[in-house]
Amino acid sequence: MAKTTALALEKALRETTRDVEQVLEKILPLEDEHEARLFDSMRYATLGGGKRFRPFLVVQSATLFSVSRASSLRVAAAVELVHCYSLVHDDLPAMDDDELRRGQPTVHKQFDEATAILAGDALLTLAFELLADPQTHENGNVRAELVGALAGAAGAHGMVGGQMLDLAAETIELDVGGITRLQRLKTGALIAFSCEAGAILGRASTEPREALRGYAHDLGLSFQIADDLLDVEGTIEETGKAVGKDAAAGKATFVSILGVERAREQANLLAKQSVEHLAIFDGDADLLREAASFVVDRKR
Ligand code: GRG
Repeated sequence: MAKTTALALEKALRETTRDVEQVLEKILPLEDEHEARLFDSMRYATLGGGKRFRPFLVVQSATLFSVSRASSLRVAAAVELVHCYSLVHDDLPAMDDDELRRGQPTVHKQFDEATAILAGDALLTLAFELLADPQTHENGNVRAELVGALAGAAGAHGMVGGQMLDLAAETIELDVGGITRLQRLKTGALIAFSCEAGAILGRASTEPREALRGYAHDLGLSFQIADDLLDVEGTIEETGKAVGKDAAAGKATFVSILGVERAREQANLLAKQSVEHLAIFDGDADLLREAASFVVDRKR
């Protein structure tokens, strides 16, 4: 892909980060009450870095249907809240037991375990409050569809179900099919919602929705394989989190099953395939096309 497109992607990611953080800054509570510790932990978990890749997908998919930026940024903020909650809970001692996230102490290390659990709970519920607010979209059916779709992506048949499979993967042996299913739920479901959100906001017809679904499916798996590769090849400085954890836990990943080279080939193939789903869109989808290269080349 041309260098200008890669630069345009960097610029768009920076702009999405700036704009979505403005929305998050506004909606995250900041009061000097007895709950101040909870509010501080929610802000710490949400405003401290991250690529904001899911918000970028929401904003770009919404662009395809001429949705207002204000609406798409609110949905983007909701997805990021759910993502941040999942990271806070994933880092807890009962789950991955991590001390570093986005280059900083994890929420339970900075605060304490009970506060981290509550911060995650409050971020999750705030996401739905945000989607249900008429400022997000004037049409109540659209808001209800967004709420239903995000709940589906985040819940037992989505991310939480994937996390359960991930815990099980420490004791049962999964083959490539099993890992694919696990990751499609754990990482893929929220990425899929992010890509579909623009179509929901824009009340798009079936064909573009299916195209975005196909794109998200391949992109999500490619993103996850790249994540597995970073766990093997990345550094703590680049990724801002501990590396080598999957191998230490004896956890099956795409890399442990396929090996580094084949896993990289697979990530590249899926990224290329994801772009093919976008053939029905014009140049407005160029940043989504470029995002496929970003996903496999990223260092964090
Ligand atoms: C606890 C319900 C629950 C779910 C946790 C998302 C998740 C499920 C766990 C995160 C652990 C992990 C390493 C998942 C693999 C891919 C992934 C989601 C990486 C983190 O997302 P990035 O790379 O992170 O977008 P930033 O910090 O850039 O937002």
